[in-house]
Parts: sequence; C-alpha cells; structure tokens
Amino acid sequence: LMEVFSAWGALVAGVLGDCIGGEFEGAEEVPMESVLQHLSSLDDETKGTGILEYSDDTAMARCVAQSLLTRTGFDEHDMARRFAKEYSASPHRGYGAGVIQVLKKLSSPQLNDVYQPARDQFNGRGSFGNGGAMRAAPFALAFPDLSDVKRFAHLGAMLTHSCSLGYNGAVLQALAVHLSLQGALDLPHQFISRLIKEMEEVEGDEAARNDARILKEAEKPFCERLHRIRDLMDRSKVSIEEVISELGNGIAALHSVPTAIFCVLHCLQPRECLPESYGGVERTIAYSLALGGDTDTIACMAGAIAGAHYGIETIPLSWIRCCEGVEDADQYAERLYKLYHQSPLGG
Ligand code: R7I
Ligand code: MG
Ligand code: MG
Repeated sequence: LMEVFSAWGALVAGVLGDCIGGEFEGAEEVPMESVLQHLSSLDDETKGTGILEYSDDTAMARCVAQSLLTRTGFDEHDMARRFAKEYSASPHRGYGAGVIQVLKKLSSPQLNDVYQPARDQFNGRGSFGNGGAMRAAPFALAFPDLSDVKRFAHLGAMLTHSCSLGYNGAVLQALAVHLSLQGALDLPHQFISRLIKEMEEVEGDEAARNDARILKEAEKPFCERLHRIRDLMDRSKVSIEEVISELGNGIAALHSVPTAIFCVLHCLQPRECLPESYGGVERTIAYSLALGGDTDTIACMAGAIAGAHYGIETIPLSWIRCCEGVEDADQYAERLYKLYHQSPLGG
C-alpha cells in the first residue's frame, strides 16, 4: 500500500536530484569533497545560492504528471502536445541534442501518428538516451496495477524514444519507483530479484531482442545490468571507479538507470564517505553526484526511487527551499496519489 508521504517524497526528491545535480552534469570526475561543499552551500542562506533551476528532466516529468491528471489516464496525443508546448516555451532547459528534432515535429498540427517522429531518430532505430526514463516516475504513482505501470511507461517513453534500450529504461525506472512506493526496499535482495523477474519478461519481447542484437548488447541488457547490481550489493567495498566501469554514468538509459538503482541500494546504510548526519535521500543524491557524468539525470532517477522509500519528511527543508518547481511536484504527487486510490485509470 502506498502512503502519501512516499508519493510526495518520490516526485519532490526527483526534482531535487535534477536541480542539485545540474551543477556537475558532464563532469568527468567529481571529488566527494566538491559534492559535500555544493550540498552544504544549500544550507547556507547567506551564500545566496539563489534558486537552482530544473532542467529537461523535470520539465518533461511535469508534462507527464499534468497529462495523466488532466486526462485521468494515459493519452498519447495530450502528452505529446504538452512535451512540444513545454519545449517551445522553454527550449533552454538542456534537452538532449537529438530529441529536439522530435519535439519540433510533435508541435506540427498535421501530425497523425504521434509516435512517428521518435521512430525517425538515429537512422530509423530510435534513441536509446535516458530521456524516457528521467520522466517516468509519475507513471509509477498513477497506476495501482504493475502491468499498467509497465504498459504506460513504455508508451509514454515511445513518444520520444522508440529504441527498446531507451523505452525499457523508462519501464525499469517506473517499476523501481512503483515497488519502492510499496515499501519493497525494506528487503533489498527481494527488490532486485523482483526487478529482474519483471525485466526478464519485458526484455523477452521480439523488438527488444532485435535491438540488443543490432547494438551488440547482451541478450537482455537491462537484466544483465541488474545481475551486476546484485553482485556489487554483495560486496563489502565498492569503489566509485568500479561502479562507473560496471554500470556506467552516461546519457544512454542502459548506462544510467541501473546506476541510479545501484545508488539507492548502496545508500540504504550509512556510508563512510558521507556525513553521519545525512538521511537516506541526502546520501543517495550525494553519492549519485560523486559518480560524475549525467549527474542531474542519475540523481533525479535515484532521488525518485529513494524519495519513495524514505518519504518527504526525511528531506531537509533547506534543499526544498532552493529548488525550482518543488511545490508543484508536491501537488502533482498528492493528486496522482488520490487518483491511484480512488478511480481506476487506464487507456
Ligand atoms: O534521451 P534524451 O532526451 O536526453 C536526455 C539527457 C539527460 O541527461 C538530460 O538531462 C539531458 O541532458 O539530456 O535525448 P536524445 O537526444 O534522444 O539522446 C541523448 C543523446 O544520446 C543523443 O544526443 C546522442 O548523443 C545519444 N544517442 C545516440 N547516439 C547514437 N545512436 C541516443 N540514441 C542514440 C543512437 O541510437
Ligand atoms: Mg537534464
Ligand atoms: Mg542529464
């Protein structure tokens, strides 16, 4: 059963990860000292950090939440329209280089098939970027039924990411948030086994097998990464370098969604490299930033999973106060929570 504190935690911590993580996006190496300095500057109001703006990750997640709420369920035309409108209103939120083409085409009134622009990307194979996964959390909140979470996270991602290595990252992220909302992180090994079981089925699909073969990945790429996570979990010490080389920190969904899940699992306990005073969400976001690479997106995804587990009450007010769009995230979470409990959603 989902608690409203978890729903708030998921969407709010996702925004925090994006806003706070933006500082290090694209950095190759990020010393933990720099991360802790950045985080402590958020507590210090005299420093006048000002408001940290959200990027495309949150901009698109807001569209997903608004669309699910307005349409009381998934409506691909409405969601596509919102993505396009948001992009044309604020194009400078740091969108991926390829997805901009899709967003421009989606604003054309003549468009019949809203999934076509995404299919045209990268010589017709579609994008494997993490742009579908970074905005997947609202799907986890909206649908009580796991098969609906999978189905609509998939379709929502397909509006921009038609390669299975892109949209299956969104399915995995939505599943992780959904299970976390239900308290599944109390038993971390069962949590990862459950994700493997679900993704075995998701990646057994013909299209996924084809993409994996063409891109020379493992037969079931996300499952393979989840197994690597399980191996890393069982080790007493894991270095940042090992996490990066085993799981990645890049802009591909395959190199960032499993990484975000690992960050959450690794930070379930206090860690030597992190201040003792930190709660779980703080640990998770700090650790995500220290990996470098696509920090806003990895922290956003890890933040959503962790926020669902620990709940809103564990997040420092000083962090909440300095990030753009937190109040809205809070409201969307509450309204999605009500939908989840009151009316059956569906397509
Ligand atoms: O996936 P996407 O929306 O980007 C999201 C990322 C997040 O980190 C955000 O915070 C923001 O910074 O961007 O955008 P896409 O343009 O679809 O994919 C991102 C990038 O991945 C592309 O610009 C390409 O560099 C790369 N990429 C590919 N490269 C080769 N072949 C994605 N798919 C392919 C591909 O099939
Ligand atoms: Mg971004
Ligand atoms: Mg990013």
